[in-house]
Amino acid sequence: MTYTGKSIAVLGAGESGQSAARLLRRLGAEVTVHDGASADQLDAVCSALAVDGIRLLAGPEAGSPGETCDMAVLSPGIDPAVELVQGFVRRGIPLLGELELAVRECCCPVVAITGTNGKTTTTQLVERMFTECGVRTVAAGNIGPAFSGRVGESGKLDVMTLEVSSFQLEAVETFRPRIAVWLGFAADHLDRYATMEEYFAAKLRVFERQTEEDWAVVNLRTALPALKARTLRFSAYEAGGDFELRDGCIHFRGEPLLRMADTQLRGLHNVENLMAALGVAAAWGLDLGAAARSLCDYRALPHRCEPVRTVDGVEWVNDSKGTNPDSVEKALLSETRRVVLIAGGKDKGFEYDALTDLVAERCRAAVVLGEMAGRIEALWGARLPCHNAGRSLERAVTLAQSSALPGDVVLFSPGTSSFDMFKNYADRGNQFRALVQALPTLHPLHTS
Ligand code: UMA
Repeated sequence: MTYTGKSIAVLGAGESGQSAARLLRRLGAEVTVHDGASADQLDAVCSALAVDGIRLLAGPEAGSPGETCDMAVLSPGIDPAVELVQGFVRRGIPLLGELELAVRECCCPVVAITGTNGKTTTTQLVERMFTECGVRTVAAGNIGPAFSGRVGESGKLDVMTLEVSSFQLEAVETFRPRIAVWLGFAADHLDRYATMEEYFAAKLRVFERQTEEDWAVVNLRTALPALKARTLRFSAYEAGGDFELRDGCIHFRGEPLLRMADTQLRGLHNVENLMAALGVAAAWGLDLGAAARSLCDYRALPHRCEPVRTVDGVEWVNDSKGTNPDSVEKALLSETRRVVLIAGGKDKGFEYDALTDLVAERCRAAVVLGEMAGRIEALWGARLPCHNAGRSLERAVTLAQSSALPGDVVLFSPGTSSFDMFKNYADRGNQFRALVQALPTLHPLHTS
């Protein structure tokens, strides 16, 4: 498609919108960015875009498409149902998702990694594995930077490693990844989707245009419809896939490939992330031994079951990135010690019932926090000691310290998003880490 001389609106002035606007400008379009936030909030963005000849309409002004608007590009975090988007829909202006815009400019094949949890870790594993095996790639998409921001480099790459979210997949048309990775599926984003089926359907679009020439690397435990692509299956929990876990070692079709003890990652969820990366290696035709070796030194990012400190013989672990109940389950299953769990945050409509038995079995106590605190307390309170910290993370930390015994672990795995009390999960995790670092030692003999 040619954009020269076209008048294009970009909806959203975040990372995706700014990258899409700059890409379109380079391709010769007249670009206006529309964003519902106030002009004051967007002052710095407005100045930066102006340098590239891009106009920004903020606040109430953002809702109206210009008279000559030919097309609009949608940022993934903007729900298509909101008025900002509907103003364009009513005028009959064609809408393109940011991912779709970028994929149409991409000159190399794409590996697309999706799933409710584990996307960022797996994307980093794949990027590292390709690079160390001499395959030229960069990681982009939901991991940041946006695909639009890196697609200009695609002519010099062998493959683009993309983390893709359901929001991005909602608006694809021609997207056909050479390899699509499906890490797993669990409840999430119920503030955007009316039902789990709707969320599942959006994610499934990653396979929509694949053919028998492509590959799908999929979690054995998700019941997927028939796929056209050649398929490799993995599971850390069940036998029967191409990748299996036996005696702490990842096996590929019966042959030992990677011992977990030789990696820096722990937990069955990370076994599956490694299997998925190795599935990409097998699909691409890499030497599997070299691929496995390249993954050994990878360390998990902050806020993902991150050990913070041991105080009085109690280890404190920051899993602030645990933003849905499935991630709490995986963090608990990775623990062999008794747990004091700190959970709760924004009420996104999650039900925690399915976690109750596991929490009661593994936890000495729970400390509940934020908008969901009362609801979780009502559910878990009858099964184990449950302390309500209201809207104070500091109080949650104090309550957890007084509940834990030497040898326990305090696991901060909220199981929902952070926006009721924090800027984002990273802000929440950073505040938790700072509070733990500042904790007084109550029994100095136990501290390490
Ligand atoms: N906005 C409106 N109206 C609205 C909603 C938002 O004007 O109704 C404006 C906001 O004022 C803001 C802009 O839209 O200025 C934000 O756009 P966005 O929410 O699409 O966010 P970006 O900064 O463009 O970041 C997006 C992804 N965010 C989401 O999908 C929510 C980033 O993933 C991604 O890294 C980035 O594009 C580059 O690809 C983040 C994320 O939380 C990490 N993703 C979700 C997740 O992982 O669970 C899907």
